[in-house]
Formats: sequence, structure tokens, C-alpha cells
Amino acid sequence: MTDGDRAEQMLAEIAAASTTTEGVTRLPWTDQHRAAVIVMTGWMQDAGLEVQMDAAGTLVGRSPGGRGKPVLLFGSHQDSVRSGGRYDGIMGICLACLAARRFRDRWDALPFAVEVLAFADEEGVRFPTALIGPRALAGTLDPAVFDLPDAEGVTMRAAMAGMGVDADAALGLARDPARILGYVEAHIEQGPVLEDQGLPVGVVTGICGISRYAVEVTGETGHAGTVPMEGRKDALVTASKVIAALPDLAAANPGLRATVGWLDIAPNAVNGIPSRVRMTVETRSVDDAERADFAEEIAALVSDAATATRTDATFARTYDQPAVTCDPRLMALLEQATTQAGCDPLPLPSGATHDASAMADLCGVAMLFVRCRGGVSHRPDEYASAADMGVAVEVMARMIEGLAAEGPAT
Ligand code: HGY
Ligand code: MN
Ligand code: MN
Repeated sequence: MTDGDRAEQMLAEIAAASTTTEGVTRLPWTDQHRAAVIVMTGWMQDAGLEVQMDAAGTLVGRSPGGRGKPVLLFGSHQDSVRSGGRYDGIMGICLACLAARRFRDRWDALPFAVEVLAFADEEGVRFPTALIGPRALAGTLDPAVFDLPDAEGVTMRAAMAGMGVDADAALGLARDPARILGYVEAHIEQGPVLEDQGLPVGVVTGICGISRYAVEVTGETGHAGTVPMEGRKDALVTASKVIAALPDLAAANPGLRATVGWLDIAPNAVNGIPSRVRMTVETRSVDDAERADFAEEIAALVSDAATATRTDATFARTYDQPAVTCDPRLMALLEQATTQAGCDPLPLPSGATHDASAMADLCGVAMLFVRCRGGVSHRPDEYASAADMGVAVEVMARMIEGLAAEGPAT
């Protein structure tokens, strides 16, 4: 059986352990997460790794021995979006276990230890925050996030405790950067580039940054039948002007993406004029300054729309994640390994963010993208072939060999 076939089998097994709605749903600190931990523990043990869960809920598989050696980190996230695919995140953990598995009888021969990290929560779907695992390791974790509630009012702290994880202890997980050789994450591309180029894998050059904003428009409700059109203070009309203008405004900045992904209307009644609309605006770009400048444009758009419709509006930033440039040395090792595996090492940026975005505060990071059918992701029909996953395992194993041959510069 090839490693690609193994990967396909492993991902089918863990998808079956997730919520059986359409696609895969595996949110952090849930029964599905517990089930995934059992399956991933088996993957890591089969790779000859020693397994434990850290206080941020990251399942850590570490090569035995290696005391005093620097460590090369691999990993990705176990969680999914709702009704997502069976590859986003979890495939990176699976492929890293398969690459590690090739060294299970010869760890002592490596001048460094290897760890596979299965982070609990990268998507930020259940709680209004994400990346607590990588942030704990990088020492950048804000303890306030543990008191954030999910839609049912359950705090992250309580949800973690439900899996026997003591959130406060996560603040003591920061690693010593001097002992880390780097972090490498294999991930489905979630875009069309590799498929368009006819390539199984690609080497990521940089990861975009994210800025998120809350827009709140306040108008005046009234009877939909009796209030004349002129003079209305219809909050949804204000919001609609912003939403309609955003794509053209963003298009003036080729590398920038802007999305209104969430919207809430009150009183949300068929015969009531909307008096309040809340919505999110998310922007992404590999250029942090470009996103900051664009925020000014959105603020002006919101203000002008409110003035034109006699409503009041606020615009506030709620989240910001800087863009990340991948580590040149790790990239070169991945490119060399990709060439050795018989493929062109296409460099490409990532429009999605990843655990690597936060790991970059700890160490150099690199990512290996795997071709995905139609560039589709965050959907049940997300797909990567066994053959392409097999190439990715080969590349990751060769990268370990390449780093061992170079000798770890710590
Ligand atoms: O939002 C993202 O880019 C990632 O899928 N969480
Ligand atoms: Mn995702
Ligand atoms: Mn992901």
C-alpha cells in the first residue's frame, strides 16, 4: 500500500468519526474532537511517536529520545468548518504522521527530534477567536480568549475543561525558539493554481494577513405599509449600499480580498423596516499596509452610506493577523525535496491563513500545498488525490533527510 493510499484510508476513517451532516463537521472541544484525538493518537503511535495532549488541547506526537536535540515541527489543525471537507487541516496531520513513520526505526540517526502537532482550533468557527494552540507555543496567547463564549454561551475554558484541558496551564507552554528548527505544514491548496499548472504540490512563499471589522448601522423601524418611502431610516438600505460597493472598491487593489460573510437584521420581520443591521467585513492581503489603507476606504464608504440614508453607523476593527513570509531556508529544503521527488517546486502565495501564521511568531515556517480538485475547499466536495498526497509525504520525508544532511543550524 502506498503512503497516498494510506492517507486516503486514514482521512476516510477520521471523517467517519466526525458529525455525519453533509460533509465533515469537527469543531473543537466536542465529541467529534474527542473521537479525532483517539484516531490521531493511533496515527502518531503508528509513526513511532510518543503522544500527549498539551494544555492548549494540541495533540503532540514526539519522536522518542532526542533529549537535548533541537526539534523540527510539523502539524496542522484537526478542526473543520461546518459541513466542510475531509482534507483541510487534518490532511496535514495525516501526511506528517506518514512522513515521520518512515523514520520510526531510525530516530537516533537524526540530529534533531521531530514533532507532529494536531492543533485543536484553527478555523475559529465555534468561538470568535482561533489559533490558541500555536499561540500558546509561540507565547503570544491572550488569556482573555478563554472566557469568550460560543453561540450557546459555553466559554472556551469550560469547553476545554470538558476534555480535561486546563486552559490556564496553556500560558506556560511557550517554547524556546532557540530549540526549534522550524515549522512545516502540509495543507490542501484551497485554490486552483496547482491544478491549472498540472502540479501535485507547491511551495508556499507567504501567507496573507487578515483584518476583520464589525459594522453596525442604526436606523428607525416602522410599519412597512404606513411609513412613506421618503425619509425612512432603513438600516438595511445603508448596509446594502456598503455591500454593493465593496467588490469594486476591493478590485482596485489586485492582491486584496474583501468579504461580508455575516449579517444580522433587526427586527428581521417581513413587515418591519430594519432598524439595526450588524455585519462583518473581512479583508485579506499579503501586504499589511495595503489592508490598513483599505480600512480607511471602507470607513469612508460606511460613513457616506449612513449619511445618504439618514442612519448612524459604526465601523470597528475586531481582529488583525499580520501577513507572514515563509522561511527561505525551509522553503529551499522543500524545493530541493520536491525536485528530488520528481516535481517542479512551484512557489505560490496562500490566500487562506493557517496555523503557520501564528507559528511564525515562534520560528521560521514553511508550507507545502497539495493540489485540490477545482480549487474547492470548505465544502463537502473538497478533494486531494491519493497520488498527490503520496507525493507530499515523499517530499516531507526527503525534507527531513535534507535537513539531517545539512546538520541543524539552531
Ligand atoms: O480563514 C482561513 O483562511 C482559514 O481557513 N481558517
Ligand atoms: Mn479552513
Ligand atoms: Mn486550514
